Amino acid sequence: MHRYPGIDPPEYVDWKPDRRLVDRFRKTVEADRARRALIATLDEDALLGLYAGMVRFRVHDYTLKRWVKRGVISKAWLGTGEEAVTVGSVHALERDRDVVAPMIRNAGACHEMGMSLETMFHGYLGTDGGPNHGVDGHFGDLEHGVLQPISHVGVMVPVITGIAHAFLMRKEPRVALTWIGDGATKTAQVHEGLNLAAVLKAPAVFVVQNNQVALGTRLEQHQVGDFGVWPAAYGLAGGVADGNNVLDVWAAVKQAADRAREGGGASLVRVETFRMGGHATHDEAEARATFDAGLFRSWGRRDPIGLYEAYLGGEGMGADRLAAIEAEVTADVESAAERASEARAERTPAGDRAEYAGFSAGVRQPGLASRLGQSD
Ligand SMILES: Cc1ncc(C[n+]2csc(CCOP(=O)(O)OP(=O)(O)O)c2C)c(N)n1
Ligand SMILES: [Mg+2]
Repeated sequence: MHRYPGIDPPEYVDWKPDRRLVDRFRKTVEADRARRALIATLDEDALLGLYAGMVRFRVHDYTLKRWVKRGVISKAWLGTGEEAVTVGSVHALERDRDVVAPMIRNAGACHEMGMSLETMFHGYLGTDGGPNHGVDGHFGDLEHGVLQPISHVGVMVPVITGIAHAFLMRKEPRVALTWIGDGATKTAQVHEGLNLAAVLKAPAVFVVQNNQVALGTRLEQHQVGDFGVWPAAYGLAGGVADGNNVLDVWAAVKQAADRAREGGGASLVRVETFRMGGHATHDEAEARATFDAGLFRSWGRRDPIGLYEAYLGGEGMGADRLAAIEAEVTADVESAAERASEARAERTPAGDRAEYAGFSAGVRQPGLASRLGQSD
């Protein structure tokens, strides 16, 4: 895909596929028999859908970063380099009935679950065209199965357990999923929620998104033990995936979601990836000081989108087709951003009523009750 100096991480600007890493990508896809069989069920539309989803997420992030550079918004939390984790997970679900709780790095879950990009951009601009009428930068929409997060990391784990338990009690074949950052795994609520999910055999999927850092704290500064033993410690099914390989993530989450839907209970799937920028746009330089430059170089060669392009090329999906998808997705994202910015002036709630117009007036998430199968 196109690369943009000053917007992309420097390692991505002149990105070229490294033959050894492309081979490794394919070997990962073929290594495990059960996963290979699942991946073989993906037709061209599904394979290209994963590509389009990752490109959509990346271009959405480009837009936010440009807005920050122009002073339109003050900062943005990006998922650059981690797109495969979110897009692979969401595409492994039944998007018309399952529920997800995205965290900071999972904004792509909103558009991949079906929320409109224009609504999302209204959300970043804080206008009343956004999902929560400009009251809070965290947003979701249960019409599309996306829970609105709250700021405290880790707390969506018991919430997702509760939702999954409700599905189980109602005998609905539905799954609830959330991502847990490596840092968030150190919060108490995560442990309560995981244990409860195991005890209840809740149809939940927990994806530990290990991007090796929590804000400015590296993994080895907040963890001594090995994530590998966690599922067994809770009595959960486990799984590990290469977080920069969208097909491996897809297959690992699909296995976990199928198991949950069939009554096999919850899974803890760990995906290994790397945060290619700062915690947000304001601390990119500090993030680079936090890690050895070699880590950015080596993970930078593993751009999940670039590697997948090379893989698809080997499957006969040529560069022209991928470029056409990129052009279409880019046009969609850019026009959504433009419509949201044009409407900004008239849709910004007046200061004296902004709070009241939203939360204080009891604005409820549209569709909450219907999505969860209750009457309003
Ligand atoms: C309970 C709690 N403590 C601290 C914070 C401040 N905070 C926001 S994001 C973040 C880092 C989270 O790291 P991680 O879970 O690894 O996710 P990542 O940002 O790497 O995707 C912190 C400490 C918070 N939101 N909630
Ligand atoms: Mg992290």
